[in-house]
Amino acid sequence: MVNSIGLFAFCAVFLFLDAANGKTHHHKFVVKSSSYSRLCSSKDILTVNGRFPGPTLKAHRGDKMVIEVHNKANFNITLHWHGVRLVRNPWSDGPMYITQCPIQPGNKYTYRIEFTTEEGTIWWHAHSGWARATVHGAIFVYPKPGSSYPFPKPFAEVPIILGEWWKRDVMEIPSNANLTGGEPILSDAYTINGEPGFLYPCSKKGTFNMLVEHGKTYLLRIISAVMDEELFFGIAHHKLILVGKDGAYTKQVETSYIMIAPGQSMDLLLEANQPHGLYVMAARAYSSAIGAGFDKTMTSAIVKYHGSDDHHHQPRGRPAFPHLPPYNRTQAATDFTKQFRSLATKDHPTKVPLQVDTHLFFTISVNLLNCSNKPCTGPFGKRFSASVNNISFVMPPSIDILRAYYYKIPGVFEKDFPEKPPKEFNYTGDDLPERFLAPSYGTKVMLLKYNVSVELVLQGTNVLASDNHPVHLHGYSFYVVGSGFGNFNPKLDPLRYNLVDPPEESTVGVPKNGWVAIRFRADNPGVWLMHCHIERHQTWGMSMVFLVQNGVSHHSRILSPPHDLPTC
Ligand SMILES: *[C@@H]1O[C@H](CO)[C@@H](O)[C@H](O)[C@H]1NC(C)=O
Ligand SMILES: *[C@@H]1O[C@H](CO)[C@@H](O)[C@H](O)[C@H]1NC(C)=O
Ligand SMILES: *[C@@H]1O[C@H](CO)[C@@H](O)[C@H](O)[C@H]1NC(C)=O
Ligand SMILES: *[C@@H]1O[C@H](CO)[C@@H](O)[C@H](O)[C@H]1NC(C)=O
Ligand SMILES: *[C@@H]1O[C@H](CO)[C@@H](O)[C@H](O)[C@H]1NC(C)=O
Ligand SMILES: *[C@@H]1O[C@H](CO)[C@@H](O)[C@H](O)[C@H]1NC(C)=O
Ligand SMILES: *[C@@H]1O[C@H](CO)[C@@H](O)[C@H](O)[C@H]1NC(C)=O
Ligand SMILES: [Cu+2]
Repeated sequence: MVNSIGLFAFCAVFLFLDAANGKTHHHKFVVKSSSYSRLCSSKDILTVNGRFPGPTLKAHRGDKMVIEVHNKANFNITLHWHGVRLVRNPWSDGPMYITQCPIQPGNKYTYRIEFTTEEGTIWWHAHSGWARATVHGAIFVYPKPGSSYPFPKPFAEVPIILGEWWKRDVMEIPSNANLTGGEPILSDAYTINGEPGFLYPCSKKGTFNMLVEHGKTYLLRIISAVMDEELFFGIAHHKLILVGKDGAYTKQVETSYIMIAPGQSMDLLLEANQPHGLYVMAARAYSSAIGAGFDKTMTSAIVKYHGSDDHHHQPRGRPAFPHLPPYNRTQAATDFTKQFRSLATKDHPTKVPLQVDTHLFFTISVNLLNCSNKPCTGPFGKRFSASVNNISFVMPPSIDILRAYYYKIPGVFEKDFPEKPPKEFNYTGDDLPERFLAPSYGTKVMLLKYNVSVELVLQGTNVLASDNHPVHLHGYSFYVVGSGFGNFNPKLDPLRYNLVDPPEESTVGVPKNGWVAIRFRADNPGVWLMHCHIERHQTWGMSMVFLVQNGVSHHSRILSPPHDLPTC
């Protein structure tokens, strides 16, 4: 009797959820080569539908999207829906050789995504080679119909996509760098909505202009599609109010600049409350690694008040520039990021796990390898590498991990990714022994039982050089319960965790020579990549994979593979 009542209640909930389901949006994405002219020269880049940045997708929370991707380019391609949880559906997640074989030239594949808990700004990008440099775009997820933003409705919403531009062919960068073992070549410009801005040669005409009306408030949906650098960003004479990050709302933070890492997105309110005129919006690097080269240029755009008399693309005289912190000011980066808090309200509750079933401790390091024959061009004549728990991730060469798991194909990956690094040492020490430099290799996954609560401490190291690493987890968002500089102290640091209103994120910056602690419940079965979103670090192996096992009920198992799943 009790059972049947329980079952009846269960079904009723399901019918109700079904009735509340949103719209399904259909999109066609054609990936192809298109000619673009920047910095005084033209070249072919990969685009979606001929556009750079690519199309903006818009939906309400609860909606679904069906995106048919046609590959009309000469490269293998996959697309990733960054910040979308893809509940039970790793088949649509995208990372090449992790959850799918690439869509080969001439072929197509249909991604099916659903916005369940995401709300705010997220994005999509290629997840194959370095194609994401130009193959990316914004996703706006509005509140469910009938509900509203947890802040006054803005007058207008503006995507601000930060990017990075190379005069050379981006698709050749990783293989060229791998030939020498040294740093991938530096970019020639950063971009705002695809445009370098008036400080670069031949770029004045294209400079992005944002026209504003005095007295109105705008929602800037900022995305960092940059490949290799964190950026400071600001607008002259204007305050910005952070209201969201990575597709989750935050408590309001008023600031004069932001620090945004590759992979992150932020929702910022901009009040057009200054005297009529032109104001520069600008971004440049925050680069914390000592000795690493970086692109020191500045990208800019113009905020122009409606009715200002200057109708030219370029401001006359010297317009006001924002005051951005110096390139190496780690304190400025931390001062901003440490302010993030989730809303923790009735409408937007915080569901941080209070009990932890599984404690994980991962070191993330930049490493060096000996070169076999001729010297490499990395430090000390060695080759760059990178690792998580001292294991440099090796991509399976010809089949994806998800398919190997689903069809029980042996020999593709190992299930023994360790819960902690092989040895304990002073991770952030100044003079670490040379024998620590070389990592080991493997295609190892960490198994997680369905629905366990996980605490993961990500510990930056000083093995070759310390740096800020933006770590992105696929298939989940997580709560950032603590962070600090130096080595994580398992006795003292947890006492200072924020378990009340920790921010909910999907790409978290692990501070230079510091640590972050994140918590999540492993309630999304599948194969989920976690990696540094600085492209060169990922290329060097700063990745690992979680394999979250199925639960017992039908609704806690991964879906069956779609019929059009690409094969290798
Ligand atoms: C990079 O070069 C190393 C050493 O020559 C080689 O073993 C490895 O397969 C190369 N990796 C890629 C992705 O080309
Ligand atoms: C940043 O760079 C400046 C100039 O090169 C240097 O004087 C300063 O010590 C550096 N600060 C940090 C925190 O590394
Ligand atoms: C790498 O080269 C160094 C110096 O030549 C040598 O001492 C070390 O044993 C080598 N390491 C490996 C793993 O081969
Ligand atoms: C680790 O190294 C740092 C920097 O050299 C030093 O300040 C700290 O005292 C060391 N910690 C331990 C536990 O040795
Ligand atoms: C990483 O693994 C390699 C190979 O086993 C070893 O030589 C090295 O000392 C390890 N490094 C650390 C920091 O554990
Ligand atoms: C997952 O675990 C939580 C906490 O124990 C529990 O409340 C929830 O019902 C579980 N979910 C499933 C689907 O088993
Ligand atoms: C494209 O992917 C297929 C299937 O994995 C592979 O055989 C082929 O070598 C790839 N092509 C390139 C240029 O990487
Ligand atoms: Cu990194």
